Amino acid sequence: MQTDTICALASGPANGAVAIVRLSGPQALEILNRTVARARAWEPRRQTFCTLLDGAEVLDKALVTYFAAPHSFTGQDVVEFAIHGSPYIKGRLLELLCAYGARPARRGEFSERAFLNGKLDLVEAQGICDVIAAGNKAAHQVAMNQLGGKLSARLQEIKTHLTELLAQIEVRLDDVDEEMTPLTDDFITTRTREVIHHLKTLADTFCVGKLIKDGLKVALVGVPNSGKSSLLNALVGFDRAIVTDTAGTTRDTVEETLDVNGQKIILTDTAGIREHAVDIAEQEGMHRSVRAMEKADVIVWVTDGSLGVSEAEKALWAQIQSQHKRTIVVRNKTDKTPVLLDLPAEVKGAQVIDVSCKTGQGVDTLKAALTQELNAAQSEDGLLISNLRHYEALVKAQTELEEGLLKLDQGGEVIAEHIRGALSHLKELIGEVTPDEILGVIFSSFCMGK
Ligand SMILES: Nc1nc2c(ncn2[C@@H]2O[C@H](COP(=O)(O)OP(=O)(O)OP(=O)(O)O)[C@@H](O)[C@H]2O)c(=O)[nH]1
Ligand SMILES: [Mg+2]
Repeated sequence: MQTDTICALASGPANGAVAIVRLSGPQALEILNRTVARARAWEPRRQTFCTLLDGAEVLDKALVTYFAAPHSFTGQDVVEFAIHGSPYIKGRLLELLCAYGARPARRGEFSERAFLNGKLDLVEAQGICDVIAAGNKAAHQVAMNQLGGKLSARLQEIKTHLTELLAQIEVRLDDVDEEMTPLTDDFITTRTREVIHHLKTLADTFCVGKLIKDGLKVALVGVPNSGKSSLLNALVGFDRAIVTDTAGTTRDTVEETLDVNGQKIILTDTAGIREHAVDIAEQEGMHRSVRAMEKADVIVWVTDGSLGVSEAEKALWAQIQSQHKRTIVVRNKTDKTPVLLDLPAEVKGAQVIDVSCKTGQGVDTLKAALTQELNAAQSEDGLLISNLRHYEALVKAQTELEEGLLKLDQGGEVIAEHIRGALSHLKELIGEVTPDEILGVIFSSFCMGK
């Protein structure tokens, strides 16, 4: 129902010097004129300093900007009020706008209108949420590529290749007099494989794209006293976790976020794992250590390099390996000489980094190693997908084409049908033919005022 005029707070709910209230819809201008002391002809895209009134009462002095349809975010008439950021003024202004005929916007309703009015495609619209949520450089870049249309442009390119191929096949299906040279199976296979390759290349970026968006989860595990908590502190640069020389100091998991060259890393320090816990709390702590390992993207096995490998460490290493995850071995306490730790035979081949939490040696090397795969993926062309819906649509399109190729001997109509299937997944992804229920789900996951 785009005939309603909607309003919402577009800035955060907390107190601030300035807050933005947004109004969009056919009545926006009329409502604006009722809130200001003097109704006027508003020049679009020009900020005007005015007094907002509720009857005779002065509500605020505000900067007001009017955007005339279709040259606005939503494509409708839009008014943005830059008011003083007190919760009281925000609440009063929203009440006033509603009293004059607007209604509170639903989650994502401004973006939904922008999408329905052709201002953004669905991929770009979803990029808005990611841009707002991005807390570091890498996630910001992925989100900006999405919002800025780079990902959409790539998807359109793939769609065009597929549409052209379909047209070539369909025109021959209609060619009853067989005047046209038929397409060879080789030609169709090559062209379809090219599209499959593009789809797969993009789909394959999902793992890293998601890691960049959500952060790389790293679990620091090891036997008691190996220096896990000291390593957490060395990595984050402050005394986050308690460190003592008593084995079994850490009971609960301790989580801290770290930014390494614009990449988000979520570190989890865990309770040392040993055969016998001294009490129930330590027992539960050890269960949590295992859960942290299971949830992690990367496991860092912290060992005390000045000691030999114990049986308990060998058992732990086997447990780590059963997780089948990227693992980095940290040989800690290198300031103590000599380094005695003789790694178990199976560790040979794993990445081993010598560290001293006491002197800081090796800590930067470990940071670089942690972000290695994220950096490598980014250096390609920076285009990554980080959204499950996008990933699934790409995989479905790819599967359709693979199935079509398997049935190539069944004639043009069969492969054409599969190409149409693949195209419909791409169109749904971009938002060209997306069912209303799916749109509803997508936009309701947006935050208020967006
Ligand atoms: N010399 C030296 N001592 C270290 C180093 N790292 C940690 N230690 C000491 O080792 C002891 C144990 O350190 P923690 O960080 O508490 O070890 P942990 O692995 O967290 O131990 P639990 O929480 O009991 O599992 C403390 O006395 C630290 O000061 C290091 O690089 N060099
Ligand atoms: Mg500890």
